[in-house]
Amino acid sequence: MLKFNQVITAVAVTFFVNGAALAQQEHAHHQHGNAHSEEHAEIAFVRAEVVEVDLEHNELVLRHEAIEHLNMAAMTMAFSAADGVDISHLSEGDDIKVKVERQDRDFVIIEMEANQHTH
Ligand SMILES: [Cu+2]
Repeated sequence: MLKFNQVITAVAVTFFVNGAALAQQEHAHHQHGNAHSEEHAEIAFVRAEVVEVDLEHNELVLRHEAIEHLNMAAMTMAFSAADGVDISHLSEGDDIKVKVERQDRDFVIIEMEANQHTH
């Protein structure tokens, strides 16, 4: 009986792991899917401050506000710039607005605008 239970547990664990892997693949598929999908439509601009500009890697470190569609709290982190997003004119402390999405393990800026300066 003990042996039987162990087999059941092993099967349950296998199902759980496969299920998670499948869910992840499904998710990745959607994000690379067609630009008119509902998921893309939910992407809104978020405000961010430029902390670091890395032109060599085409990356920005941003202090961003909460990003609802990624379920991400406000934080400071690195983003890659997508093709067509020019970060070369940016400098530390710039106030910008970005649309970002997750691409595999990377977070990518797909659109960028200067924020209105009040000074
Ligand atoms: Cu973040």
